Amino acid sequence: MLHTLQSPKDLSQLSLSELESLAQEIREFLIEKVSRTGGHLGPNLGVVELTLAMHRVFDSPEDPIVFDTGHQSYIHKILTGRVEGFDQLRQGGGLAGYPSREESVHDVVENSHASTSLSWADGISRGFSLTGQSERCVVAVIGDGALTGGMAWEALNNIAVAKNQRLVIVLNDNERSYSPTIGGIAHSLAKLRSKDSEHQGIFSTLGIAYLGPINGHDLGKLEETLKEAKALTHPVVVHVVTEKGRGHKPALDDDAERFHAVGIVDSLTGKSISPSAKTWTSVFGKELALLGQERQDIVAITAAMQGPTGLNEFQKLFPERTIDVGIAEQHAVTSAAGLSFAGLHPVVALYSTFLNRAYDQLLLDVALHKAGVTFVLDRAGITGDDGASHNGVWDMALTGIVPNLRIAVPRDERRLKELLRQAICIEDAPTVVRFPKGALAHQIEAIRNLDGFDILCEREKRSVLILAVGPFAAMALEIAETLTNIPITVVDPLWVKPLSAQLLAYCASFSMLVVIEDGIEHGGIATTISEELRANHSSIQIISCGVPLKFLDHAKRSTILEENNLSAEAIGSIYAGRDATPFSWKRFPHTDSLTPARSR
Ligand SMILES: Cc1ncc(C[n+]2csc(CCOP(=O)(O)OP(=O)(O)O)c2C)c(N)n1
Repeated sequence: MLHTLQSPKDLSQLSLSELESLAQEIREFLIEKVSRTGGHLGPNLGVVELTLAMHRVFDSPEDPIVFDTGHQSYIHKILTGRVEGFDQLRQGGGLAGYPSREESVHDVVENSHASTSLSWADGISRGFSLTGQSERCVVAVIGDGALTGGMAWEALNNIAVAKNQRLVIVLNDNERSYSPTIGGIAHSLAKLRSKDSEHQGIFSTLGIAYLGPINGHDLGKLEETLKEAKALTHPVVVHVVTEKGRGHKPALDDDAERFHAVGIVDSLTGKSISPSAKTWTSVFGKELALLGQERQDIVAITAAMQGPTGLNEFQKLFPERTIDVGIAEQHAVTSAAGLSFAGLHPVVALYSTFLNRAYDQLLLDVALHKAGVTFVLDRAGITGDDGASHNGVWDMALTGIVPNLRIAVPRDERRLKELLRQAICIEDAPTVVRFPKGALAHQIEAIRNLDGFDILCEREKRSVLILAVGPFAAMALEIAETLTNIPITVVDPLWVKPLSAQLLAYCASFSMLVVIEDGIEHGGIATTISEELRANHSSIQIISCGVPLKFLDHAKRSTILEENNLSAEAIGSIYAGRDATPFSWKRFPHTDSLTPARSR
């Protein structure tokens, strides 16, 4: 039946028992396909009946459906004509792992950052009402995890007084984010689930209509309640209780995360196909646990991602010093400033992309107050398969303009440990330690350390210098070893902010500087060095090899790097006189031409 579905309208002909067997077929399909590509298996297995019911009751795309975060939209994709794309899920050129406007008119929001759906839906439904499209209904599907984010409550505050807005908030309550959802909101939802008659419930207290709780796997009940909600001319919350990982034993047995996100796994056992290797995350996690033993003042903070950010070991040893704030990066960062004020040293462990959320808090609560807080940014740089909004390519440019803040970028395991240790000793300024997704780079020892930066390869003649940020050290050395006819020296700055006067002076003693960095070129490390050197009248030519300023389609990290000329071959071709196409690197002007203007 699955492969015959072209549009949600095809569902209208089906009987309840046909829908139930379709649900079963969808689960089997998801388990088989997602096990092969990797993806968000557990969340999608939980919303099969819910998505079927939504598409039968609402008329997408006339009635837009906004998925919060968007990781649970696979069934929606299947029902809107994309079933054949699942062999290529999250692969370059294939189906995106999140909603994608390019793929379908049924997809509305593709940002993948949590807790935005209620604001989107409020805006759309208000817009419909203001433009005389009051027959159109807007649906927001938000998880109990996403409901812990501050944005959701800013939206609810407005939705509570919204008039003439046809807005249905489907609360998909599976009691979990990755791990069980924490905090007062989770407690309140638990009371609603238990139908505690004493408990009025948070939504009713706010003055928002509430229907439920209902069993999210009972198709009949789901349809009946969603129809009731659709008929209303004001906002309503429909509280749907679902089971994450439903119908797949390995997922249900995974107490930690219910298969929130899987890599490539065996579809029967759910076990990983590739042997588990040491990762940047695991090295960080172990080192932080050691540091926690050495220092009683270290506190670890996670925004609902304890496992993925490597904090499990620390949490086991120091539960009282581990804080899960929910999907609340802004709160995480400002409360870290408070913890620092109280004499502790917080380590805020985030994926790089999610720090974007808390920029103002980082700038004004942490840095302005000279708080000693260490930010550990995992998945920094290009992450690839999760698409544009998951890439961690903005952190160096964003944090580069924060006064006081320092940034370390380790090139390998040993440097990660060392730089983390240095970072947590800084008590009067924020520090950032960033590392990428995936395999740990192999260990590269320095020939010597000169005033704080490492020289990895050195030629007598000071001609070309490659400044490799973090794990790009290996690529820089490969270039130097391949192009034996060109004297290439390679340095690893270790700390990229601030850039020491010694490092800048060293750079200025070469005739060409190539900077390789895993972040956007604009406002990146090459730009900063260029500004500094230009101010010092250096005539060095600077070539910036970084990520171009555009949103990058999903694909493997390695493919995206190659496509953007961040490969040894492409960078090497600069010297060989061959231009790689498209030739994306930016050559900064020779400073000679600027000197007269400056001296006027
Ligand atoms: C701002 C932000 N922080 C962190 C994440 C990472 N993240 C993705 S899904 C998720 C848990 C979502 O839980 P919930 O909304 O309950 O959905 P479920 O997976 O349980 O269906 C988290 C923390 C994110 N997408 N956005």
